Amino acid sequence: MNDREAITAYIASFVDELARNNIKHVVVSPGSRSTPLALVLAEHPDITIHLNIDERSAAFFALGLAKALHEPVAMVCTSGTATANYYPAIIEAYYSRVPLLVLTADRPHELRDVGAPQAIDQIHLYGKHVKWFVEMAIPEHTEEMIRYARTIGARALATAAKEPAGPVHLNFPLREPLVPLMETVKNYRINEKAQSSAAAVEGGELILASMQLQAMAETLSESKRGIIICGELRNDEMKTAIISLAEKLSFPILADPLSQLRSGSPGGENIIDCYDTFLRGENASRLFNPDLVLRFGAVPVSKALLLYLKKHRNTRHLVVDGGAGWREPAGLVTDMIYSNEIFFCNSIGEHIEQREKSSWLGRWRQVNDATKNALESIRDEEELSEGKLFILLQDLMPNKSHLFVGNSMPIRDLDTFFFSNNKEIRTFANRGANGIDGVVSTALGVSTVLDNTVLVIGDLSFFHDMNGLMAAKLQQTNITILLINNDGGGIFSFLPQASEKDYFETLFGTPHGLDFSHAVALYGGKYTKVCSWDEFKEAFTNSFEIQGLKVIEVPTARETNVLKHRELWSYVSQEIKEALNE
Ligand code: TPP
Repeated sequence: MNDREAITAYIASFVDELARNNIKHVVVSPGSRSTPLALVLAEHPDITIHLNIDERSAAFFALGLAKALHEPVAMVCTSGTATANYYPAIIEAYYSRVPLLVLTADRPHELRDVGAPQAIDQIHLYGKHVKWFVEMAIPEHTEEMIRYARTIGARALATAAKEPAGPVHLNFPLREPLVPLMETVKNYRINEKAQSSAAAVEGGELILASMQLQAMAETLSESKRGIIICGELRNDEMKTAIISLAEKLSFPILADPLSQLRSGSPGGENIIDCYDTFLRGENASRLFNPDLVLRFGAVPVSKALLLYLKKHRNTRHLVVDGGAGWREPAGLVTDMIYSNEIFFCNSIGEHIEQREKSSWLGRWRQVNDATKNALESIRDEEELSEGKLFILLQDLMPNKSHLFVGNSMPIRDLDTFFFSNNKEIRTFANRGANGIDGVVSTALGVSTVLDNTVLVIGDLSFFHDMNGLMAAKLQQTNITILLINNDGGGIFSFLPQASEKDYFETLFGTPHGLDFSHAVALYGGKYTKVCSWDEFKEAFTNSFEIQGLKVIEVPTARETNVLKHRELWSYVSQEIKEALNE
């Protein structure tokens, strides 16, 4: 049998199966060994190819696409160290439960471990950070092997998407000749979706038996001072179900900035968005002594919340996880509930009587409002500051926009200063492994498929992924990047290391003195450095009228930043005391 025909039939059938299972986007990095995959993917009418040269950025870019679309995205690279460059994004996807299909080309078996060029050990390369690894068979054109290629494609996507979603790795040993017979590729497409090609995979959600639901409903009904905590949630339906349960029970919802509950949500009365500030107060744990905690979604960003929960370690603590994992680092859970979250809320809701608005919720509201008023005082600050930026973003972000925030201080300032609002603003961050790597690329992945995307990022994180800016040029993406430049790692000034004055700047502060305008110019972007809030407002508002990459640098000072945060927190705690007449 002709080798080119075998590789064509096998790869084309595999790719067609991906398309039949709704893979719409593939991020391809250039290389020779991956030629058959790249060419056949590019040829498929239902698949869009995104070229990204640097594999580290490519994988984060794919992660951004998958996060934005809530669907699996594939990536393809050649053999050798290219594959290792995918690793950080795969780790992030694994921990943040984002479905990715990782397709790596490899040397065939006779060229492994014999000094052949660009050959490394790619078997189980990503260890436990993928949900499934398959060393694919060498391409053959037989009925069995075509079915095999299709079945692995369908199964890989079902595995990636099944909760908890995550990455799957398929390694393709490919022999030369690598160029497929392009004129025959379409012969291997099955045009009618109904026609069977490989087994379709049907999966259900986790649900509880009615006895279990009844017991849970009783527990919740008995609680007088319950709180609901929402970390990053998977979808909008979850949001609605959680809000209606909270309304029935008259429980506050402590809404993490990634829960999507702070924007455009109808749960106004129950949403508590300033807890990260007021739970720092010494009287907080006495004022708010819960008798039950009900948690949904990923672990929240707020450390103050975590410490508050630890003070109530004897409280009944329920964690609902439709992905059947163990997202509970505090060691407080008393009931880990493996159930689809929407099913849980709706079914429990049916067993629960609607309550009157409780004084317990009223107290949370009162302190939340007092805190917000006090935090709003930051608006009076004239100098550029990191906190005020997020308060202004609520005013300035367009409706139906997307806000990606970097790790380190941006996600924390988002938590503190980005309050509930009526706009539809979807928030994103890479909180699986909290890396400062790949943030630019992930945000660019989001901005490629979602309009009005804004990235807020620190200077070290921006530096870490400057290569990622290439995607903005290649994909002609529109994005506004707010680069908070405090010349180093601002977060470390908040940590105990800051008192080690002799080494602090060298080891933690790490000032670099870079002029980022050159980096932006390299990729053909528009760079603006602002010196006042008026300039900032003008540059930010105008940026939505300009196509392509826009970087607005907001210079701030690390030392002043930490002082201002602390001054504000102490002012807020005074204001709360006054509001409570204490
Ligand atoms: N390397 C990676 C890949 N991820 C990390 N989280 C770290 C190192 C440790 N780290 C956490 S925050 C931080 C570092 C190095 C500093 C980030 O500085 P910047 O992006 O400028 O944000 P800022 O702290 O100023 O808000």
